[in-house]
Amino acid sequence: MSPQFTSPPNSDAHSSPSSSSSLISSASDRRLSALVRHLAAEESSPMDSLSASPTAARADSVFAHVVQGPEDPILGVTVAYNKDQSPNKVNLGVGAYRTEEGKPLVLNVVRKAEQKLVNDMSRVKEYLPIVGLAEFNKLSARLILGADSPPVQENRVTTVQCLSGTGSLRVGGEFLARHYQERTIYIPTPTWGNHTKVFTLAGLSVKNYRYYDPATRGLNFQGLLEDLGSAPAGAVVLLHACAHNPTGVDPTLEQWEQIRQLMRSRALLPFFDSAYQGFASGSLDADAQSVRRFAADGGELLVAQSYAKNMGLYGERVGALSIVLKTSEVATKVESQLKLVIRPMYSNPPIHGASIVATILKDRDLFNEWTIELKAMADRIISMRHQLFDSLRAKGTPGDWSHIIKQIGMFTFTGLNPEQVAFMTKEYHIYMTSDGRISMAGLSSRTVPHLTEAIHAAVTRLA
Ligand code: PLA
Repeated sequence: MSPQFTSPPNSDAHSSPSSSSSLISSASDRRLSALVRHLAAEESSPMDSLSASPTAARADSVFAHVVQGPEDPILGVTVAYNKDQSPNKVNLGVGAYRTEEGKPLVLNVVRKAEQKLVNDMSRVKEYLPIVGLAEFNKLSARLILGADSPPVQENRVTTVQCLSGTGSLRVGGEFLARHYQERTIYIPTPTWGNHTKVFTLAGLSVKNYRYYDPATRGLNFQGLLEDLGSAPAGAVVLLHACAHNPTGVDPTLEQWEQIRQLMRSRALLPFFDSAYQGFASGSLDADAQSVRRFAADGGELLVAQSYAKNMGLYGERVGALSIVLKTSEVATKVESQLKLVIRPMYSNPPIHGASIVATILKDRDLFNEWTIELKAMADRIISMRHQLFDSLRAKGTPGDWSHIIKQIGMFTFTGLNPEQVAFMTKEYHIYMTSDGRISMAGLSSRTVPHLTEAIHAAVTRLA
C-alpha cells in the first residue's frame, strides 16, 4: 500500500482528543507527543534507528537520538527528481501546472495585479488582522459559494484568510477539535496523503469511507453511501469539492444530490476541500456546484479554498476557510474562536498573495482575464489526457486506458502498481507518486511519447 494512504497512525491513542487544545492536559499532551514521534519516524528503516542510537559516535548532540524522517510521499518525488541528472527526466509527481514548454507559469493577470500593487505608493507592509484581508475574505466566500447564495446574502458566513489550502484545513480541523461535539472526521479512500496527518494533528480522529473502485476505475458509490450511512450522527465528512485527488473521479450532480440528502438526514457535517476550483472543467461555477448545493439548503458546512492551482500562486500560500452557519450571531462567535486558533499558531497571515487575489477578484476586467487563462490551463490538461490516451492506443499498449479521458482535474490515477512506477523512474526517469498517480499538468506534447514508451514497457514487462 502506498504510504500516503495509510490509516491514521495509532488511532487508538487519538480517538478521544482533548476537549480544548488551549487546556491540553498532560495526558493528552503525552498522546500528542507520541503521535508526533510516530509521524516523524513513519517509514524510517531499522537502519535509521541503529545509526542514531545514543551509543553511536556522534552522541554528543542533545539531538543525537533523532531518527532520519521519511521524505513526504508527494513533495519527496520532486526532491528525487531534482537529484536526477538525466536530460530526459520528467516530473509528474506534485500537482504543479507546467506550460507546453515544461515551464512553471505565472499568469499574465497575476503579473498585472502585482504591477498595480507595486505602483500603489499608498500601500504599506503593516500586519494584517488575525483573520486576514477583509476584502479578500468577502470575495473568496462569494467565489466559492456564489455571490447570490443565501448564506452570503444573509451574512451568516465567516471567512478567515489562511495559509493556502493546507492551512485552511488545519485551522478548520483545530476549530472542530475544540468546539464541535463529534470529533471524528471521515475521509475518502484514497485521498490526498496529507489529509490524515493534518486532521490527526489538529486533534480529530480520522476514519475512512469507501470512494474509489479499482475494478471499474470509477466511483464506488454504493460503498460511499453505505459508509456514510453508518457513520455516527454528527460526524464530519471531508469531501473533495471537485477534481478528486488522487483519483480524478468525481460524483455526478445526481450523485452529489443523493450524498447531500443522506448527509443532511444523518446530520453529518460537510467539510469541503476546494483546491481545484476552475481546474476540473475550466469553469469556476461548474466546479463549485457540489459546495453550492449544500450551501443552498440552509445547513451548515466548512470549506477550505486554495488559490495555489487556479491562480498559480503555489508559493504565495493564499487560501481561505469559510464556515457557513445558521445565523449571523453564531457566525460572529465562531469567528471570534477562529481568531483564538490562529493567533498562537502564526498570529496573522501574509499580505502579498491575498492582495493579488483581491485585486483580481474585485476588478471585472482582471477577473474576466483570469477566467480565460484558467480555462486555457484546464483545456491544456484535458488535451494532454487525449494525447496520452491516443498515444497508448496507437502503440497497442495492453489494457483499457479510457479512464485517462474519463477522469477529471489535475491527475490521472493510472492503475500502475508501485513496482511499475519504480521501473519507470529507474529506466525512464519519469517521476510520479508510488500509487500510480500522474500529474497531467506536468505533461506536454513533447513528453507524451516518452511517457507512452515507459508505460508500455512497464505494463508489458511487469504485468
Ligand atoms: N487539498 C488537496 C486535495 C490537494 O490536492 C492539495 C495540494 C491541497 C489541499 C493543498 O494545497 P495548498 O496548501 O498548496 O493550497 N496537493 C498537491 C500538492 C498539488 C501537495 O501535495 O502539497 C499534490 O500534488 O497533491
